[in-house]
Amino acid sequence: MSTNRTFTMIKPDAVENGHIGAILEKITASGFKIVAMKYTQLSLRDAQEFYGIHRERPFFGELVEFMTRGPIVAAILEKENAVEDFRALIGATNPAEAAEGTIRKLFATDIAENAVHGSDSDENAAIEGAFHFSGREIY
Ligand code: DGI
Repeated sequence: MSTNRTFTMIKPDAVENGHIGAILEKITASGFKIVAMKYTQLSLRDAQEFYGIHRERPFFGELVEFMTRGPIVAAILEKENAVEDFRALIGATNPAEAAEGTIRKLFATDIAENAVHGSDSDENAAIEGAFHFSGREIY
């Protein structure tokens, strides 16, 4: 995956709360092009692998339980400077600290259920995109 791409998930809380449309609207209005997208649900094993870096953190169990409790939207997004610009668009991990107008400020519940994921580096964007999509699912 080239470095002008990032990976996102609309998390189970935002799906449950009916925010898929509004979040996708904000993403595309901010200049991101959707190059891959699917509606899916993470298995326990998927979530443990995806968030493997947090395995030792005290909230790991809670995180895995949350991320598997319902469907998500997974997508690969394309834009110049995609990773950094998307992190700015979603805002801080804790919505209480997120800037006005950011997706987490608008749609997140709390630090645990924070509406969206955004890759934190080009390397992770490539790994995370490949975790969810095969080459022929990316357009
Ligand atoms: O890259 P981010 O998603 O902004 O944040 P991160 O990589 O530090 O953490 C990954 C996810 O783990 C985050 O989106 C929500 C969850 N998380 C982070 N800190 C906490 C947390 N969940 C709980 N329950 N408590 C936390 O302190």
